[in-house]
Amino acid sequence: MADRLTDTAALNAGVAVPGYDRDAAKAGIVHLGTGAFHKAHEAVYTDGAMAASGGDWMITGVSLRSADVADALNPQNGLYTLLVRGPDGVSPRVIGSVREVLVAPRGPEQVIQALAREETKIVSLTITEKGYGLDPRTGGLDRDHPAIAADLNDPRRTVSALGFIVAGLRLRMMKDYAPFTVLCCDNLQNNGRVLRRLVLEFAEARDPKMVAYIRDRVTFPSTMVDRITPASTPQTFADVERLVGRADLAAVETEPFTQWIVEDDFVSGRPDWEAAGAVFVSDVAPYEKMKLRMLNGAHSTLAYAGYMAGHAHVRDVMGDADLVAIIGRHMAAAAATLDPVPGIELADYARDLRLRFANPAIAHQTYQIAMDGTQKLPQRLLEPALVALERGQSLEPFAFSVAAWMRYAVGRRDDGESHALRDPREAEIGAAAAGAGGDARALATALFDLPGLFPARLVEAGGFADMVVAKLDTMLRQGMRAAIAAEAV
Ligand code: CS2
Repeated sequence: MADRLTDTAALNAGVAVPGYDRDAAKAGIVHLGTGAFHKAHEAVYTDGAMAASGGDWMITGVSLRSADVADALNPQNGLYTLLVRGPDGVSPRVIGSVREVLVAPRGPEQVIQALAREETKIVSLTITEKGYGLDPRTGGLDRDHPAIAADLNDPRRTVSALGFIVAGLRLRMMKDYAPFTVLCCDNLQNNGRVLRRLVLEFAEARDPKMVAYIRDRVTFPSTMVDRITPASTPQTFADVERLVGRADLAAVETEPFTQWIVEDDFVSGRPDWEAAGAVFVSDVAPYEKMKLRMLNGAHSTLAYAGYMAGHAHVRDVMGDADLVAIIGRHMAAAAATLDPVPGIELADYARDLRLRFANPAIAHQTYQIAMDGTQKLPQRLLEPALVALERGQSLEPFAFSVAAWMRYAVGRRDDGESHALRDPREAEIGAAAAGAGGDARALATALFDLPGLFPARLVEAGGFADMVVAKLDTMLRQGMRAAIAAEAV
């Protein structure tokens, strides 16, 4: 094995390296959830912003659970390679914006101290949909969420993202420091506003004297984030070692496309992210809806149907003409639920999405996208289905997606291979599926009845439930391939 990437001296020719003095810049951002997506997105914009305009915007990463990222990145002084894989080749770039990664379970106090440092101006998050403690029934705080419940029951030890944010703000308030901006970078609709409500409800329950401070002084801009970033594989590490000339255990790979649309509402300043291509707008909602419904909605659809039909990767799905037709139909149906999006032609957006999905250089697993379905369905598929219902559009595309998720939720493929759902509600889903005994109507009814998941208005109106049952019946009796073929005609 080559020497480890710990500095940028003597790398192979052509490898891009950070264009600023990493040691001179202070950390202005604390990021909760330093995974592959953050490393391929915000950290890259921040690296570009510091190269263009400087500033004290180094990132202190935090892992809320596992130590893997910290153990790979810290011995490399926070440096890692971003491998951009396009249809025409790969290009490596060393990213320098991450200073270090803290592991919350190893030292929760250290995380709170980082949040409370005067120079921390922004706290950003990519903790996935299930990390927030959002109760889909109310849009507010789920006090039974394991990490939230733990923090509310034992204030001496913090485990949840909300708990850390409130604890950090509390120290800042006591020290009379300026607040920080809280920047949600997860695929939730109205992500800033949703997070604001959760933080306020958490503060109310845990530390009511914080409420006015947060309400009056902290901002929560909404953002639309986009970059397809599969989990790193042994191939990622082998390619990076060959191209960079060093071993890099923290390397990530991603596609060429990247997009970040952000509301410009930062209380304590921000990096010059537009120098790196971010777009600042006053209202992110139209872009968020477009991305969640057209990209993520199509992704979830192709992940469930594709995985169950034996396609391991998104690019394999894009080689299946029937599924391509279904994806095209889905994107058109999702687009029809949207109001005009400033500056974007939705048909062009859909065409570009299909090209991105088909990128032959990216091995994005359908099984990776399939995880956490209960956390993803609402904003990706059920919200737009409700709009389609209101607008009198066909519900068939959405019914197919839901049926495919239900078929996936059985946990066994047509070839008899079984899989874990990897969903926080896996136990409830398993009980519902077991009780249904392979009958489509019984299964669909049990899953429709999961508390807080499916809007009653959708299940009760417009024949939606019957459509789902009919499609699920074909999937269960004739197999996913036959159901796909029937749908694509
Ligand atoms: C995917 C997203 O895993 C998933 O659920 O749909 O991670 C998707 O790749 C990103 O949102 C693209 O920006």
